Amino acid sequence: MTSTNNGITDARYTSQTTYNREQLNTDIVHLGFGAFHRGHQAVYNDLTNQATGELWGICEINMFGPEDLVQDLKAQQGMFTVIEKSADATHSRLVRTVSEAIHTPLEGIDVAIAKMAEPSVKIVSLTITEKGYCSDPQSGRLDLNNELIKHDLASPYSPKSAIGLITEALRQRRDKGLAPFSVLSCDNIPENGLLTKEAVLSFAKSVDSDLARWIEDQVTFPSTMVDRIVPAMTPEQFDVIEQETGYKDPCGIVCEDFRQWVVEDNFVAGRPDWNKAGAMFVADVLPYEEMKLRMLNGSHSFLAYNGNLAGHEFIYQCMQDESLRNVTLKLMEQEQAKSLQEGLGVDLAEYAQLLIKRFSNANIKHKTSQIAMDGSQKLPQRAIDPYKTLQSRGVDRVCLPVTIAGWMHYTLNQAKNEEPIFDPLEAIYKEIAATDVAALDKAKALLAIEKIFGDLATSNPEFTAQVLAAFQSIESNGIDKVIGSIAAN
Ligand code: NAI
Ligand code: CS2
Repeated sequence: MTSTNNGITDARYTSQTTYNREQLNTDIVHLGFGAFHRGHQAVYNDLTNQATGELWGICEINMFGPEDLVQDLKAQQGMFTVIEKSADATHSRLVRTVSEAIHTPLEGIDVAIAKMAEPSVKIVSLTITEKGYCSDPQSGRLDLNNELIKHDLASPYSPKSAIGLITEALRQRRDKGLAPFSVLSCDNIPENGLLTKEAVLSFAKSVDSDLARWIEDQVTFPSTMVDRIVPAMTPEQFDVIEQETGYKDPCGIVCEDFRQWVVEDNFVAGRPDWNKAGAMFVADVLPYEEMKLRMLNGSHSFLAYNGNLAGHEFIYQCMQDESLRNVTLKLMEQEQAKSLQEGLGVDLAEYAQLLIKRFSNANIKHKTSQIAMDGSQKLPQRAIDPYKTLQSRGVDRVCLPVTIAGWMHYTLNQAKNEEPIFDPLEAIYKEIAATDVAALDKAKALLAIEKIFGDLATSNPEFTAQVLAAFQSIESNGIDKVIGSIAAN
């Protein structure tokens, strides 16, 4: 990359790697150069390059979002700032592992396909948000009615979805006689590797059944558990970067100091030794994924909706509200933890305390409204699945129904106030909210959305009754009283 911006090289960092960037090639293509990837995989990769001396370069590809970000990244020769903040300490890093970057709306999808079909590429990783997989959140199957997928099925050589792009790149590799790459999902989805595999295979089967067979035989889709709280950037957070480094890096991010990465060790063309930077390679990620998705993300969604209803802008403010903090801990210990597989070897009470501590970090300005986005994509794995497991185990559920009821109130309020909901099902929610019926009937209509709840509205009267009772209770008593009464019991 050519340099036109020296700000990044003049900035001051607590630490930065020193390997020779001129030797970086593109070994990894990453789809989704968002906040999270910058604070997570890019950091692991940069530290691993330093530790091992084996350099793995990353080509960043964005298929959506602002073009300035990728332009700015190129101007900085692929380098960017990561500020890590605990409650009382700050560490600034310069991340140096990016070899190139592509913004497909500007440069065209062919440039991305060609890059992914280069012989040096061994891994295609993804942080494209839950909805980027174009799959039904309830069944996990590729949604053939998704607008991007419909487009790609009609024009598979010029795809618009990540699933279509991966499939087309693999087709070109096969046709050129090249080795396959591994596809590494780093999104918050249970069995994210399996879900990605099913989506790619299902798409490939519809366009070229020989290709689908080749992918099934040749390509691996390792699952991962990813963890680091990396909020969306705000003007105030860019000021933080400037205060720390002297340079307001437009590609920089501010995140917590904690990070964790558990990766299924199943790569077809090799992989960096990310364990040298603290990652764990395991044979089966599922128990870790479930633990994190239910205890951390499940609590996040509980707080996103109910904390927001209680007037809290940020997660750390929810933790300063004693009742909300106590109920969050109850949700973790008495419900989510009891829904997990046994024998994980993790002390879940300690894990819960660590999560409360992380959520309380007032240096991390994580908006409840950010976590509230894409509820349709998150509720199944964070609240509905654990509810069903607890029900089958005969364990009481109090906080999980409130999570779902809180989502209903939040969603209906946003629609009533003509505020955006940021969810692929936004149009459906708005239609429901606009109907001239009682609030409880709107809640029932939300529960009947099969993409989120499957057939629970008709098949599981206990679930329906509990969620609707929680909805009514918030409606009649207000969120503070509902939370206060759970905390007191
Ligand atoms: P972000 O909004 O900063 O970035 C989202 C990225 O996804 C952008 O690069 C965008 O171009 C891409 N994208 C969006 N829709 C897409 C689509 N349909 N197809 C292809 N690409 C698409 O969000 P952020 O913070 O980077 O989070 C992304 C995902 O990473 C989350 O949804 C979650 O699954 C995972 N994650 C995020 C964490 C966080 O604290 N931010 C922590 C752990 C996981
Ligand atoms: C959050 C996650 O936005 C959300 O839905 O729950 O992004 C959360 O911050 C991360 O998973 C933490 O690792």
